[in-house]
Amino acid sequence: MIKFYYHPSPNPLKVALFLEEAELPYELILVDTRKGEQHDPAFTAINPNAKTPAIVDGDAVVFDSNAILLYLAEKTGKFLPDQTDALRGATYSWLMFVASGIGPYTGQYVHFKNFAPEPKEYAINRYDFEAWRHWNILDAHLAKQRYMVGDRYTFVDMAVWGWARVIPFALGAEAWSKLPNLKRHFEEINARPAALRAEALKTRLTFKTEMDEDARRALFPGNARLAA
Ligand SMILES: N[C@@H](CCC(=O)N[C@@H](CS)C(=O)NCC(=O)O)C(=O)O
Repeated sequence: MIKFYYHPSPNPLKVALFLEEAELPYELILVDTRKGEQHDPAFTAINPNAKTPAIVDGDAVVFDSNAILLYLAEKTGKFLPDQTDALRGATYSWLMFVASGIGPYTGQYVHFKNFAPEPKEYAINRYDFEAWRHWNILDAHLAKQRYMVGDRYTFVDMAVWGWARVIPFALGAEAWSKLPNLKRHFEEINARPAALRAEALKTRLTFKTEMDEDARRALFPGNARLAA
């Protein structure tokens, strides 16, 4: 059975959605990142990057959410686009766009807005601009087609959903009104039974919610250099 190393946050949720959509049996293993469990040697042996999600599937160890989606889609043959050159090209392009643009810029924007010490005007301006630039590109793409790749729901749509869930928190309460095509895409996926099951996973577990000093030390280890 697949071991799924999980925390209720955007990148693990993409994988939860795939596992639920494909009805793959899996063991849910909480990595409580606010308690620093991502740094435990037993976990970094699985993901040297010390972040969730990761999976262990027999002798396959896979980390990084978008790599896991690609692995699971290829392994099961489910939620893949048709295997034409044109659609494979689009799949890799949009998957990497989400992996290298949507996730990192949105994540850094959230970080600088909510957690970074002053002065932070320069960083906030940069990440606000870049996060919105990336989401606007997705919105324009989804104005032209219902799904990210081809004409059906694929694992690339799941990659987008993981971060789209947190748009009001990340970009502000009014953000959805500026991203109407993405909103339509999000609402369609979010209403799927598998998405509801993926969201509900957190109710099965108890995890730390306080962002106290210990949590900051675990999540932002580089800050120790500022205090030194
Ligand atoms: N590129 C990685 C990023 C993973 C990531 O940032 N995971 C977050 C949760 S969304 C995490 O585990 N954070 C804990 C930490 O940074 O210590 C992926 O897509 O899986």
